[in-house]
Amino acid sequence: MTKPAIIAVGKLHDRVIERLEDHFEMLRPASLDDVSPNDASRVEGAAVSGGFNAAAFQRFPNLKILSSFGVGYDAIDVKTAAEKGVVVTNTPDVLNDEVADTAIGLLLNTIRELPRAEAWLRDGHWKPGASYPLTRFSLKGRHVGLFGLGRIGEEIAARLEPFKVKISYHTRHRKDGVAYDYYASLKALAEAVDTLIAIVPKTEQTHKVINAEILSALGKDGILINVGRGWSVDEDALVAALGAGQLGAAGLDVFYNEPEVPQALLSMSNVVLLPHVASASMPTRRAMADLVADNLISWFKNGKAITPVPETPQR
Ligand code: A2R
Repeated sequence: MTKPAIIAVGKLHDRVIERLEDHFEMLRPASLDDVSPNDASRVEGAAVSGGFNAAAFQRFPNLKILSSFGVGYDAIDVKTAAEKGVVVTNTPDVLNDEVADTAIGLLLNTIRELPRAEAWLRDGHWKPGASYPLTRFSLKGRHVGLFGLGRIGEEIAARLEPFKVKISYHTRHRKDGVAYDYYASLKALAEAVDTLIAIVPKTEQTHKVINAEILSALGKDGILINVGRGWSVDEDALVAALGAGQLGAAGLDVFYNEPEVPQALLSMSNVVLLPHVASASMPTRRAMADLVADNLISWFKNGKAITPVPETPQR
């Protein structure tokens, strides 16, 4: 029996290919332009890291399922996929713990300046009589607002509880069974809290919503942490607020136009900047790779994807 043809697109984890090779004929072109029309018409599935736009969907008339690496799937044109009846899957849940752990690490690093303190030590400043300056901020007694309380947001909140901080949240819909205070708007949340952790997806509604008004509501001792998408933050407003002392500090794992990081942020001492590493451990990336493969294997074997996104067909 001939094996279904799957196209591998983008810089995929080796494990994805390793797993899929046993079940499918794998096409691994350097670019989609390298795929002949004949090959393209044979392709029934895609394993994708990165984007897949409307034009890409048009190239593969018999594509039935696209398995995307990562929980955010904003770079996949799900509207076109839905119109063409293509199932799109992502990799939720398997990265919740890693991203939540990173969020807490980033929060502590930002508040207690741990990366700067280590750099100070490595630079040879720790001498008899010389101590790293006391940090301006402490996590103790803070009121933390979660912008987003989904799969990852809930794990971040659970990790915050032992720190004895007050926790509140804003989402579009109040969550049943959640004891944290709910705020119906981001503005109201920002006014109430002094620390904001953003973990929302990239959508039309979340574009630059963390703007000058929100940052000013957080206040001069306010802290912003972003582990969702850089898209949600107005970076010019953030630079201005940090520079003018209207916001205390920021910890960012994601940026508006990655891998570009605004020069102004690089030169600031009250920010901690990470290169989008929240889920980037070997075990977690391997689990994500397995889920990319398992979605395709399950769909072709049982006619059912494991983690289809809500916008496209569920099987
Ligand atoms: O709004 P709701 O009730 O659907 O709650 C979701 C919230 N959210 C928003 N909150 C306020 N305004 C919005 N426009 C808005 N859009 C979405 O974000 C929910 O609480 C949360 C998303 O949760 P999940 O879909 O479970 O995503 P997960 O796995 O926590 O990942 C979040 C994002 C990914 O999409 C990647 O972009 C990034 O983290 O790694």
